[in-house]
Amino acid sequence: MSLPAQLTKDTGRDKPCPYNLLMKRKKTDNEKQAEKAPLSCTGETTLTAEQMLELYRYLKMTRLVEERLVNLYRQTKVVGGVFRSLGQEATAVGTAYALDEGDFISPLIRDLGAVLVKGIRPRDIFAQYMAKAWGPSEGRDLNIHFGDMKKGFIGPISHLGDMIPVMTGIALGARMQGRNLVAMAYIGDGGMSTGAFHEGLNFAAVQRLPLLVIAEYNHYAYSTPTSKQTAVKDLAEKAAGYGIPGHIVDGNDIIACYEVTKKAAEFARSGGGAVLIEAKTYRRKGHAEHDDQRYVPTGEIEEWEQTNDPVDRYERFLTDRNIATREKLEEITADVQRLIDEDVEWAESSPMPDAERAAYGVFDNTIVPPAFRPKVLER
Ligand SMILES: Cc1ncc(C[n+]2csc(CCOP(=O)(O)OP(=O)(O)O)c2C)c(N)n1
Ligand SMILES: [Mg+2]
Repeated sequence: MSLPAQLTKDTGRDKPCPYNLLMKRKKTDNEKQAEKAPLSCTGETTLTAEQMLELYRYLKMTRLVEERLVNLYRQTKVVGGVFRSLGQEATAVGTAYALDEGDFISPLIRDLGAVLVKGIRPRDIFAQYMAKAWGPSEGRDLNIHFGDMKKGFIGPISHLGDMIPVMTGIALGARMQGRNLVAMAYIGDGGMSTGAFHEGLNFAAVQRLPLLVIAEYNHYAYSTPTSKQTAVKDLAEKAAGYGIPGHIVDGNDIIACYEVTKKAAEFARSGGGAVLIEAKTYRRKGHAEHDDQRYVPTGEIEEWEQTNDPVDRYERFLTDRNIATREKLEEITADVQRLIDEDVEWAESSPMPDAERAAYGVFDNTIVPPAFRPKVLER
């Protein structure tokens, strides 16, 4: 099937996107029938059984790490807020799993799953959320605001949209160094309305840079519903404005998220340029733990929870297709739980940072010596 006209017409592209996975189209009678059955995942996959179980491990790890963070938050051990991806974990995990080891990502607060796929251990997440000295930013920043260049994970900054030009720069820098890597940036439906998003994506599109943008349509930005945020129905429509392919994927189907990203990465890596992927999903918790979601219509959260939970869907997929037994999934879950218990204990045993250390590692200390308050007071 070819791309809808509005995404291909008059873009001047000499290399049209060769795939069109899961783009919206009319449903067949069989599909309508299938829709009445409880939701599962797409069977069209190149993943091996072993990879599918690894994917399950990351999906479960994401949910359980966040659940533990909420416990720690209620015990007042967390500094700042806890931002959950409950109900949308499949998007971050499935898309990140599709990349190669040398590729780069920049996650947002709801993309813990992608950070774990990139090889960050839960203990780093716990220590970071508790602002401990052994955490990756040694207490200087919170939640997933840290990076790891070796693991291909660029730490996000708070300013929404600004990671798009940064990731465009990563892709450009890699090209100049002769490295063939893909840069993948996550963005929310709210963050897409910023100027930085436009400038960054436009530049990547013009330069045909291998930038993948995962647009998470999770229905809200703080308390603002997406319909009050943008006039388009689907965020993928915006791709037309940049002359790049746009795709819509079911963000709660982890296999579909993996497959669409895998194909987009191949396209980007082989010179096709930037791709926009919109993942349709739902934020079941508020912006952060403090948010009581009073602005959400009655029954909406329950509906998503009961009929479209990404973990339930994937478990159904794995057991219905005999890829794993219930016991096997419980075994994986118990193993993840053990790791989390061990990692929380480690993070809790970390001291808080020394006040003086806060002045280090902010600027390059070989050029800018760290300033200390006592010294300032001496003057
Ligand atoms: C430029 C900018 N404006 C406002 C904020 C404050 N802010 C932080 S998160 C957020 C909502 C983001 O919504 P969305 O982009 O849909 O992502 P989601 O939280 O749904 O994952 C806002 C307004 C910010 N960080 N940066
Ligand atoms: Mg949102």
